[in-house]
Amino acid sequence: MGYTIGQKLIKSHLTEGEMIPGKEIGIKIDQTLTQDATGTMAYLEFEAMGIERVKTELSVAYIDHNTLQTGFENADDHRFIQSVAKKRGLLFSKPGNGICHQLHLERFGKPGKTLIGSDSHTPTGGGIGMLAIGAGGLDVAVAMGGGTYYTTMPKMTLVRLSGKLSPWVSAKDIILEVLRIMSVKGGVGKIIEYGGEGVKTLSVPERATITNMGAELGATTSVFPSDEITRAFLKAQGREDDWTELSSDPDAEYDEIIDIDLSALEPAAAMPHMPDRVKSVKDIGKIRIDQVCIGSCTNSSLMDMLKVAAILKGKKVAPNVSLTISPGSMQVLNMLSLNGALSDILSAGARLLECACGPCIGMGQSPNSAGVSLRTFNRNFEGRSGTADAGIYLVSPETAAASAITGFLTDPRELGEMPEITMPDSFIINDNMIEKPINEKDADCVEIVYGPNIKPFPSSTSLPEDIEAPAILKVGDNITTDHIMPAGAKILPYRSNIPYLSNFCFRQCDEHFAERCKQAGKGFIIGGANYGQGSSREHAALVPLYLGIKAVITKSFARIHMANLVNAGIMPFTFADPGDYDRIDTDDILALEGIRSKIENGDEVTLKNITKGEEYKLCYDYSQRQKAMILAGGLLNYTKEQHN
Ligand code: MIC
Ligand code: SF4
Repeated sequence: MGYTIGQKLIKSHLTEGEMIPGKEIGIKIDQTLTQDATGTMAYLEFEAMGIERVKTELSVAYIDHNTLQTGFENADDHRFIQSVAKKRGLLFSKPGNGICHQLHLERFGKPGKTLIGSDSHTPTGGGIGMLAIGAGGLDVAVAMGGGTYYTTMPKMTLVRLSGKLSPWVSAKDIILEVLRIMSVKGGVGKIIEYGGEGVKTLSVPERATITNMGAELGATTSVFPSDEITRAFLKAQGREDDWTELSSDPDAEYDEIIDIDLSALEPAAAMPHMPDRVKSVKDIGKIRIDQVCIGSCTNSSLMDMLKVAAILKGKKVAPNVSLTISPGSMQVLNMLSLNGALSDILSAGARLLECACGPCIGMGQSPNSAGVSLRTFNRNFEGRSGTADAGIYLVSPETAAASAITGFLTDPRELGEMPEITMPDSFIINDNMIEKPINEKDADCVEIVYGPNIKPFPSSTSLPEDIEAPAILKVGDNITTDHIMPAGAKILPYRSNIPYLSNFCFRQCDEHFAERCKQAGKGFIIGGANYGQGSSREHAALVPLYLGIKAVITKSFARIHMANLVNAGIMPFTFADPGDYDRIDTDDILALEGIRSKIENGDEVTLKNITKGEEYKLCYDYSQRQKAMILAGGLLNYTKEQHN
């Protein structure tokens, strides 16, 4: 039997386990990336491991999330990361240089290589045929130290593309269609591979838009073949030598095949507040809008920006609309300015923002009260924009630019003929904002700079035999890490200060969550399906750990969050009978008796509801390694035990 692209990439990096879907595998990691919002914690963890230099082929520390610097916190954290990078052998991308995923694709990604990043949109690299996976900071720290990355062997899904996109329809509309078909939990435990004749019609930035937003499917990753189009992209980036061909075998077998005819697609939008609430723009109708934001790691490439500039050229942004543009990288901005496209954007009345995540993570540009905002981003979770009652629609750059002109959600096809854009044969290469590390022999001279914002991360104790605690919070389906640990301009600067962050945990679901946890001293969380979807932020596990959460019991979990819970030493369980979810109420006193021995021996676990006098069967499917981590109280304790 032949192999899929995903299987080939795994096979060539497999260090442990068998490639049987659902079983734990260990893979060797060639490259890592971090961004600053998860990076401070990841580097604190790396430092705690006591490793002198990174052992990967390439590790890059990007600064792109926390760039507002409204107080000393962010700047201090940037200095900390910069000093670690210099001493430990990483490249450091300065704030303003651009968004990690866009930059990594442009400058460092290589077909055939593995990449893990402390950001859920790391699969952007799948656009050039990498096995690129989002992970928690601790997993990235371990990989930087040369350690194996463990995950569950995914199933393989083929999205077979035929035909060609019609004018005004773009890559964003393809991934929105995949989301409409599969939903935000449809990709869990799967690699989504793109194939079929339609692949040849898509450039690398378009492919990267699709693999980027595959994160919203909950997929392990998404991947495209590496072909002549990939080669041309790398050549234009002055990196043709980094190219290798990669395709699936003709007799490769997939667990699932989804057919999409590109010619049948129309401009689409994801409606508030989930990326899979997808409808055609035509069917949603002409709603009045207040804001349009173009950028984010999904749609900020030069190609996207050139299209936007061509649509805006000679036009004016509607009076009721605030249009913001955040180019994905300094390279994109530089090229836009050199060829005059930037002037077309500015003349139309756009507000130019820094090359960074910006409004995507609520760092500024929160919409007005009950405002309607169209964004080319990947997530429209409630409250993520910073305005609780705003309605965020996710759209393509074409739909965004057309709507900015009319002031209403607009099907761009109404603008008539689509303007042509020409992509350059080569990009401006200027790595001035990337700092190299110091030589290993001089590394002792570099001091790691810890600012006052950096507080120690919470420690966990080994698993006790019995746990009795209240169901401190009960939540529904599709709870995101933005619910668990919100981000945004007011909170994001405190990513290295868990005690402070804890005050904001679950605020959107229960204003008094943190206080109640502190009063109870310990607790359980009861969740619905796809609990913890979205970001890779391990803070969504570390903060509950700090607040005394012992176990999270749900109908199902999102992949990265579940791994982060185990890393933190919090037990994830699912209900054997999902109907038992309905039997538990907030504040019920629950007990896990003899839990340590049961986990150790792999015995059945039951949850006692002392308040109601009932018992529920729970499921867990921990690997040997995960069991050991849970018993030790998390990955750091486990690693320490191993070394003693
Ligand atoms: C996001 O898009 O939610 C983030 C912010 O990039 C996160 C990482 C974080 O929380 O720092 C992600 O996607 O992993
Ligand atoms: Fe940044 Fe938004 Fe991309 Fe997350 S999704 S990496 S916040 S641009």
